Amino acid sequence: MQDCIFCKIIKREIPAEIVYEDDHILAFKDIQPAAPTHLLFIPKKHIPTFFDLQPEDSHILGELQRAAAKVARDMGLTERGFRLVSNCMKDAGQLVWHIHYHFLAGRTLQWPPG
Ligand code: DGP
Repeated sequence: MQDCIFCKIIKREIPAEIVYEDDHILAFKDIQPAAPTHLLFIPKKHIPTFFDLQPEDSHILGELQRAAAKVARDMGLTERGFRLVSNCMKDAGQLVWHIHYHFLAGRTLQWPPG
């Protein structure tokens, strides 16, 4: 998508601190970190929200979760863990219309979120 900021990061049209990449997934540091480690995991395919997912997209989200686990393992987080959370639509606080999961780690996180 032409105006999508995350598509521009995928195409290297704007910079980001990329921490993981494979054929379907990209992960990079969030520009406004809410935790000591705050990454965004996104599918390379432009999918605005969960409501736009097609049956053929199902494998992408599974791969995304496996990629998050791999990065967490590589970062030594297997004991302390991490949170993977996604905001869908305006009440949840979605600001970027390209499905993404926030990966939060490095401090004790509160639950439930506000
Ligand atoms: P959400 O509110 O769930 O749609 O989260 C969007 C996140 O995207 C927010 O935490 C800030 C982050 N973000 C927005 N623009 C950029 C950018 O240009 N670069 C990076 N690295 N992160 C961005």
